Amino acid sequence: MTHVTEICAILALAGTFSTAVQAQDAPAAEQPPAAEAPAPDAAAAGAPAVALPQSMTSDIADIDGKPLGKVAVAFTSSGMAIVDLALTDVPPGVHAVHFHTVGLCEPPFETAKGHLAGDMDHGVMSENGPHPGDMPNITVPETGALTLSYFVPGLTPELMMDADGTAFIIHAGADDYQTQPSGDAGDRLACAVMAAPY
Ligand SMILES: [Cu+2]
Ligand SMILES: [Zn+2]
Repeated sequence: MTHVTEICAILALAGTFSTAVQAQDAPAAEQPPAAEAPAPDAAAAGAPAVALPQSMTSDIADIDGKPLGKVAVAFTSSGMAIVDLALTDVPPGVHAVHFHTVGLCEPPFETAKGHLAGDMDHGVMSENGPHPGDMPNITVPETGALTLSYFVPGLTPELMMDADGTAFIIHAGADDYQTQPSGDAGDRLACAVMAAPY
């Protein structure tokens, strides 16, 4: 019994101690800079009233509605976005992939309009390029399956969540990284709505 009592006493002390530590931490953990910072930034950027996401994921489908995998975007504190592709059943070969400026995927996907462009020109080989929606070509093997990640500069949640939304597109051909306005990449094979228009 004595032993049990001792344990209870120790636990009680431990509980008191951690409560005291939390109480002391609370004033030190005040974060006026963090609480104030986002509001002016968001206002200056003309951001939508909705909270901006830290990541977004969408299903990719071809013009017949067949699922071809997933695309995910994560926004990092460095300002670079991480784009993850997990593709299945994509026709083998070299394909351009881009983010397009309208979040509408009605076959043959011309509804997605041009590239998510900001005020830049198309392609890494252009003096005023690339678009925030530009990414390197993918090379799909005979299996049709491909998993890869890109770091993409300039691709922000503000751009992707603007009023007309954003779509992800896989093209039939390769991007030449230079031809305006979209790299001469050919037809649109597949599409994913990253953010719908609002
Ligand atoms: Cu495209
Ligand atoms: Zn482009």
